[in-house]
Amino acid sequence: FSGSAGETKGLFVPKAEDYQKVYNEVAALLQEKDDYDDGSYGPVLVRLAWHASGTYDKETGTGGSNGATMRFAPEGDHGANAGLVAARNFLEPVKAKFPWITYSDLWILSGVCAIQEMQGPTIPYRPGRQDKDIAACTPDGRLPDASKGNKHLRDIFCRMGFNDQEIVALSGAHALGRCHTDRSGFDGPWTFSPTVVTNDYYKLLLDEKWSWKKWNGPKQYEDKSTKSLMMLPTDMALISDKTFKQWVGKYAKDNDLFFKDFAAVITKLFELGVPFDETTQQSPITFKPTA
Ligand code: ZEM
Repeated sequence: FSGSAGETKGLFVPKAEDYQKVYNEVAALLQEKDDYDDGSYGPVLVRLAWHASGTYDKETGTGGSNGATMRFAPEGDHGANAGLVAARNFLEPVKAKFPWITYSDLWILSGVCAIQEMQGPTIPYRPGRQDKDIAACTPDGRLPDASKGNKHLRDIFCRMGFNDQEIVALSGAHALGRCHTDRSGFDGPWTFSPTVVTNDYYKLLLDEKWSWKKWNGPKQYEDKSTKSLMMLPTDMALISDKTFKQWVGKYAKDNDLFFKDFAAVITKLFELGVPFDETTQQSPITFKPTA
């Protein structure tokens, strides 16, 4: 046989320390490749993990992070996934170094790593995802459309099994990263610190004055004072809807509450549709941050 180290006849059973090694490798690459975008691949790794998970449909049990079907053309080419090839390519050397990990576990582990390395909360991680083939690709249209409003947000996120509070907590991820005209068509970051996990997204939503950006691109908002930040129509829906807005207010005031709720809801997101072997009572791994 020709297994690489650790893959002897497929009998290698990785332990927590092996997953920590993968974590450390992703963290090292994040440090090393700091000339990307705002200085980090972290945000786009979080987006990859979210788009792998956010296809979940609770009625049919299809989609979700178990499968990594975005590797294949129909799903990889969905408009919502434009640009995520940068994140997938970033992870190829990690997959080559640790061939025993599935793509589906690696993508989620990397999302966890990115959040922790960007000073976010600790996210408990459970491995066990299996890669599926092209037949498991989800239909286009399962991920949210940024041009829409509160009803659309509830439709999409209720299909995954989330409530209003969870929708608002998840949206705090937009403290990270930016929009790219060559990907979604939108432009700009949501916050002044797009490579650090903070509750600034909520603060800015409430504290800034937002008006329509005058440009030829898709409809988006800009802040009146600096015109350097942006909000999507779906972001603004979180303050035009009374129920959503109450949660925006709580998270704007209390970063600890945001960290606690964000960790819980992102763990739920990352585990949607993953058939963990409940009989083994597998306890989640807590990765040690390197930063
Ligand atoms: Zn996003 N997101 N997202 N999001 N997102 C973008 C970027 C990022 C929506 C959306 O349309 C967009 C969640 C929810 C929602 C991240 C994480 C999470 C972009 C810009 C758009 C258009 C893409 C581009 O041009 O590169 C909509 C409508 C959402 C509904 C609420 C949730 C939930 C997330 C994680 C938990 C992140 C980290 C980015 C930044 C990516 C980057 O490359 O910088």
